[in-house]
Formats: sequence, C-alpha cells, structure tokens
Amino acid sequence: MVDQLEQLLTQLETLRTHAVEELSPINTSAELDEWDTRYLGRNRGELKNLSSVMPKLSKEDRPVVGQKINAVKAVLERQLKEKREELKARELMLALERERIDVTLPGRTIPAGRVHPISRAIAEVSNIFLKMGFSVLQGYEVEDDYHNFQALNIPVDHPARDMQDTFWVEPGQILLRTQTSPMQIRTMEQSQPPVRVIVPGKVYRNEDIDATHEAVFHQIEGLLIDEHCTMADLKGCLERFAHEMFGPDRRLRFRSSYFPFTEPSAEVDISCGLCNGKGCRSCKYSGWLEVLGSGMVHPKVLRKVGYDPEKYRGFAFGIGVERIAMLKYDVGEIRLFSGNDLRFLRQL
Ligand code: 2U9
Repeated sequence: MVDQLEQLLTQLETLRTHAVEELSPINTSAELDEWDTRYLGRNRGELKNLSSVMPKLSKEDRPVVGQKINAVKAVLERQLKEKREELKARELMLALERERIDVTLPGRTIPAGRVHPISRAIAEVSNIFLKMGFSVLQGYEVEDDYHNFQALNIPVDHPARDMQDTFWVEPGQILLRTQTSPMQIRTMEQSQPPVRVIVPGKVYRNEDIDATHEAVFHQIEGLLIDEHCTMADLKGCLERFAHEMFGPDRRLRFRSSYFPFTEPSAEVDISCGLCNGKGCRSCKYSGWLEVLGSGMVHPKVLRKVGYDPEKYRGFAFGIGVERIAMLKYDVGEIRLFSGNDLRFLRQL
C-alpha cells in the first residue's frame, strides 16, 4: 500500500514538473489552450486521470493524495493565469507596434485645381466690358455659311471661304465657326438697337500651326450699335479696355486696315510694356505690339440684319484671347495653352 501511495505522489510530482517545463516555451494563446486541456482538462486532462484512482485508495491515503492533487492543481492554475496575462500583454504590444501611427508624418495634400489661363483671360476681358455695360453671350461652334460668311459681307471668292481655310461639316453649308461674329448677327436679327455685346469662345481655322498660330483658338468679339456712334467711341472704349487690362501707362495706335465686315477698319497696337515704346527685342524694336482688330460696322452688314444704316451705326472689334494671354502672362509659345502640361499650367 505504501508503494502505491509513493508511486502516485511521484506521478503527480512528475506531472507537475513536465507541465511547468512545457509551459515556458509557449508563445500563443492557441498553444496555451492546448496545454490547459491537456493538463487541467475536466474530461481527459492528465490531472483528472490521476484523480480517478481516488475511490480505490484507503481511507488514510485518500487525503494525502487529495492534498497533493490540489497542490499540483493550484500551482498549474496559477502558472496558467500568469502565462495568459503575459501572452495578452505581449499580443497587445505586438498589435500596437503593428498599428503604430506616426503622427509626425506630413498630411496628404488635396491637389487643388485652378482656372486655365485662357479661361482666366476671357474672365478678365469680360469683366472689363461688363463694367462698360456690355452683355456676355455665348454662340454656337457649329454654324451655317450664311451667319459665318454671307451676313458678314465675306464674298464667295474670299480666301476664308476656301475649302482649305475652313473646317466644313457639310461643304458650302455647315462649318466650324471661323470667328464668333455669327452670334452678333443672330443677336441683331433678334433684337433692336442699342446693342452692346461681347462674344467669347472657341473658333476654328484650318491653318498651319506654329509658335503663334493654332487651328483651334479663342476669340472675344465685341459689337456696339446705336444712333450717334463714331470712331471716337470705338477708340475710347478700346483705350479703356487696354488700360484696365495692361495698365494705365499703355498707349494705343490705330493702323488703317481692311476687313469685309467693317469700314473703316483698323489694326490696333499697344505700346510695348517692356521698353515703354522705345523699342526692344520683345517688340522687334518697333515699340508696338499688335493686340486686336476693329472698325465701324459695314452698312451692308447692318442692312442684312434689317437695321437702317442711315439711322444706326456701330463699332466692332476682335480680340485673339491666346494673343492677349501671351502678352499679359509673358508666354512665348501658343501651343502651351492647349498642351495640358501641368508644369506650364502651374506657373500661371
Ligand atoms: C459683326 C460685325 C463686325 C469683328 C472684328 C476683327 C476686326 C479682327 C481678329 C482679331 C484676332 C481675328 O482672332 S483674330 O485673328 N479680328 O481683327 N474682328 S472687327 O467684327 C465684326 C463682328 C461682328 C456683326
């Protein structure tokens, strides 16, 4: 009997030693759960197995073995609890390390867009004429031959009407507008004087492309019709525009010219802002830069829209937006405006 007791107590001691030894290398909760089931499990745990001999023990031996079982159980349970806490702390540490947020990193910038220089130039010019009482109108990019050419006194043999110079949708009938003036014709057809409008927008010309010419570009055309309107009004209006747009020190020069839709007609130059008119490389040593075309609306054009040229007269002008933007923002290459190159656009 003593032998059996000794043997049991030794087995319990061995179980305790093994269990404690196996506990130390355990690294994960899953392994720990396995260990728990194996030694302390209620059904087939090793401690439970050894306890099953209890009923067969003598009355004297039973409490001795019982005490030993409880002692081993207490040790294992305490170690299990400690190990669980240790693993929990470790796992929390690892999670914190993994999910670490570096609050010193710079924030993500939201890329901000900006207004394209051509849109900006159109807005600046429009605002100047709005202050002078003009309305801003948009026309159609696809037009008919009548509004784009015939109503503007552009004869059939004019080079602009050549197949090579115009983008035709239906040859001889429908085209991509070569200027925004068809909209001024439509405006006059639908209303009576006084008329004060500017029409900004895209125009199309089948031209060879170089540093100063594009096939698709932008214009702002203006039209004023009233009784008692003279070339002095045209000069005053354009001078006001030039001063607001480029500064009060700039001077204008009107050079006689020819357009089918105006008579008389004038090309308008502005004094060079770099040399103040003295002459430099920028103005090809002339002191002047070409900015726009203008003139008094041709009586034939007035008659075509049903206005009496004996009663009404008016002035008109045409501004190339790219040209104005190149002058104002100091850009030497027209193709940059249509290139969509952010390295260029971000500088303006
Ligand atoms: C109507 C009557 C007359 C508009 C005008 C110009 C002169 C002109 C050019 C400027 C640069 C074209 O883009 S550009 O190459 N335009 O020189 N335009 S007068 O005259 C009109 C318009 C409408 C009813």
